[in-house]
Amino acid sequence: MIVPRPRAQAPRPIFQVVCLLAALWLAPLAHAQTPPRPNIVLIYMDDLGYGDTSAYGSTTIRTPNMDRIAREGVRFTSGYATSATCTPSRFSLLTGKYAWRQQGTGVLPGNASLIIDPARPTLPSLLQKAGYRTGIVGKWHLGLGGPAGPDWNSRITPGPNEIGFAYSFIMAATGDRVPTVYVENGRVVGLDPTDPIRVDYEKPVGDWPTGKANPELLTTQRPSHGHDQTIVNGVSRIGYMTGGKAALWRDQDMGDTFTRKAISYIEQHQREPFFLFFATHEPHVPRVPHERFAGTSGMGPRGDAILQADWSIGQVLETLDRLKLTDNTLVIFTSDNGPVVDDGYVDQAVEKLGAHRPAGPLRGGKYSRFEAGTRVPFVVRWPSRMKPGVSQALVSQVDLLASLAALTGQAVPSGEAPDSRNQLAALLGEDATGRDHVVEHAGALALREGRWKYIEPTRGPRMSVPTNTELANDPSPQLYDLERDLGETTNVAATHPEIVKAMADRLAAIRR
Ligand code: NG6
Ligand code: CA
Repeated sequence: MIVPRPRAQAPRPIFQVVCLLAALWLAPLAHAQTPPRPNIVLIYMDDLGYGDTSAYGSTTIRTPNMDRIAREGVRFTSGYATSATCTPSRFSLLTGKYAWRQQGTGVLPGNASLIIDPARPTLPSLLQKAGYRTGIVGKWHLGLGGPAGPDWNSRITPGPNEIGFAYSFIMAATGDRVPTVYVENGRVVGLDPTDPIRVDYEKPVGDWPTGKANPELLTTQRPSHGHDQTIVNGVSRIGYMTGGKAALWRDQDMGDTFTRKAISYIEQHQREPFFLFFATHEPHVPRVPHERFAGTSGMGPRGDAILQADWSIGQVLETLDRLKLTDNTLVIFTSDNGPVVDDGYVDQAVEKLGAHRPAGPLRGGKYSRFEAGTRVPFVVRWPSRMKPGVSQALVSQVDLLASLAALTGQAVPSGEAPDSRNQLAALLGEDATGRDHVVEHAGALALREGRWKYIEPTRGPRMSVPTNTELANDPSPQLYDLERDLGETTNVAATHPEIVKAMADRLAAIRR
């Protein structure tokens, strides 16, 4: 016979003590399950090459602040941007989707419409969901406004604020494209409403002089190729503009302006987890560093611009130190594409290069499918969590979305961010392998898989003559053994047809 137990019985004191001890014992576990929320500062350089820092072994330039991040963090020798130009690399970084999957993601004019759909998850929107304050300071170059493009004279939307950045202080496109004004949270900074801005990339607007018609007015820098339209601040640009006189930037002050904004952003949000996308302009053209940096590198404005960026980065690192945020801030330092020396202005970059090798040991550069197009400096620092070192893991900027989502406990909706993988362990220096492959993009595609690099056959010029860059276009397939031949000097496709076939098939599958 079963004796029913009395239903509610007052717990015995011993039972209470056991429960209390269990709760105390389990408490740290429950705590461990809430994701860590380090601040995240993504420092994104524009056109900085694999060989442009002493952190990566250059002896011809000294970049102590970039070196500091590398010394205190993990320096990746196989870190990649997705593409060899700006817009597609930034698109992939923010959306987790290779830009070549979407039409219209090439280098954009300064009056292009926004190319990221505000309805889809992005790196900043996922971090926002995780409770982060998100901000961007610096270069945007992903278009602004709806299908009609931006209206510079009212609130410009959609833009960074609509795809996940709660705060934005940007230049719309590049330093060499009009309009040459800053945009803060969708408003042109310092715009006088009685002097509206008009921009056109097809035909002249207004009566401002152009580099083509008035070369005598190019008092700051003149073009070597292209860049002969509206003159602002003694530099002719791509595109025509008029109006907005009070809002025009002075190129020499851009580094200081972005640095100041980055510092005040960190100061304002020091008590909450924040994400700062600090997208510097340097060393993109026009290279017009502040007067105090002019002449400091001995390499002309390109080297001076790199030193100016190094200073900016130093200011950001010091701000983290001063606010005692260094230990729990994840700093990622990388570049949107590889280096170019003459990118369209007469700035002595070629003449004063000397022994400096912007691409280090790599072949090609910006615009190229050789390694220097997309293999870039890539360093991650998080003192309270990571052991410093050097990693050969294959890592790509396209993975930052899924990896940082994983770090902060966010799920990426399935089908979104199709190319982004959680590579957190590699990025934190805990997994020495990383990806098994990465796609490299400059017009056409290439595939790196372990030691092998396959460049799909393409017609098209072998050289970009004005920039003096080898593009890697060839009507025959190319295969390089990067372990033996990092400089891609010897095409071994003919002796390894089976590897060529397997990699071509794999690339076709990835493309689908
Ligand atoms: C090119 C520009 C180059 C640079 C590049 C974009 C000319 C002749 N060249 O068309 O100067 O602006 O576009 O660079 O106009 S990126 O880093 O933003 O992709
Ligand atoms: Ca760039």
